[in-house]
Amino acid sequence: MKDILTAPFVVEMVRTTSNMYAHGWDERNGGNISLLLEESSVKEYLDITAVKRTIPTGFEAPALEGKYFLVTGTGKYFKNVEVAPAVNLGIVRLINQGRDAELLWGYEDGGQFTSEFPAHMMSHMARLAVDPKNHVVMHCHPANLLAMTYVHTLDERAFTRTLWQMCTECIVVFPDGVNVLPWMLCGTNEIGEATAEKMNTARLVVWAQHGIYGAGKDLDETFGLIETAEKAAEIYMKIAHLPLVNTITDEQMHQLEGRFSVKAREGYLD
Ligand code: 2HA
Ligand code: ZN
Repeated sequence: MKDILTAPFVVEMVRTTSNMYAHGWDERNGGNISLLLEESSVKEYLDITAVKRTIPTGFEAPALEGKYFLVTGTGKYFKNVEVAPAVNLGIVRLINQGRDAELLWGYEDGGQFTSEFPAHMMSHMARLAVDPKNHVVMHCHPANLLAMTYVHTLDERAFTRTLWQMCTECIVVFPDGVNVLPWMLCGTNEIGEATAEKMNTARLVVWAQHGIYGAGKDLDETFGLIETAEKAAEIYMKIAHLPLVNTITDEQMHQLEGRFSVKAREGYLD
C-alpha cells in the first residue's frame, strides 16, 4: 500500500488549499472543497474495507452511492491543511443512498466534513448529470465578487454580462455565465438544493454577500474558473464608480465566440 500523503489527489488538494489561502479567499475556516475520487486510485493507498467511522449526512444523494470524496473538514482552516492534512481533510464513501458517509481516512481529531457538505454533494449530482468528467466542487469567499454583490444587481444575465465585459478572456473561460443566489442561510439542505439547481446551467454560482461556488473537472480548472471571475470582479470594483468610456461590445464578444469556439449562454448576448 502506498503512502496516502504522496497520492496526487492529496498533494494537489494541499497545494490548492494553500494557494486559495494565499489569495485571501479563505480567511479563518472559510471555504471548502470536495474532490470525487476513483475507487481504483483510492485502493492504491487505503484498505477500502477498513471503515473508521460512519457519519450521517442529513440528506439523500442516491446517484452518489458508493462514490468516494476527498473533502475539507468542518471548522478547519485552509492555511493549516499543508501542516496537517490528515486532521484537516478526510476521505469518505457515501453509502445507504447517500444518507451516511464512511470515513476511510482523515479527520483525525474526531472531526468531520465541511458544514457545506449538502451543497457540495447536491452540486456534484447536478454537475455529473451535465458532465461525467466533473470531479470538483469548490467554495470560497473572494473579496471582489463578494463586494460586487453589494453594489450590482443580482440579475444573472446582468451580473454575467458585467463580468464578461471586465476582461476579454471571461467569456472564453465561462461562456455558461454565472448564476446567482440571493442571501440564504448557509450550511443547510435548502441552500444545497438551491445551489445544485443553479449548477444545472452554470459552473459558477455566486452566493450573495457570502462567496462563490465553482465546479470543474479538476482542482486546477476549478481554481482557474473562480480566479478569472474574481479578477473580473476586481476590475469592476476598480471602475464601477468612474465614468465608463470604453467596454467590450457584444459584437466583439461574438468575435471571441468564433475565435475560441465557445458559445455564450443563450440569450446573454445581443
Ligand atoms: O466552511 O465557508 O460557508 C465555512 C464556510 C461556510
Ligand atoms: Zn462560505
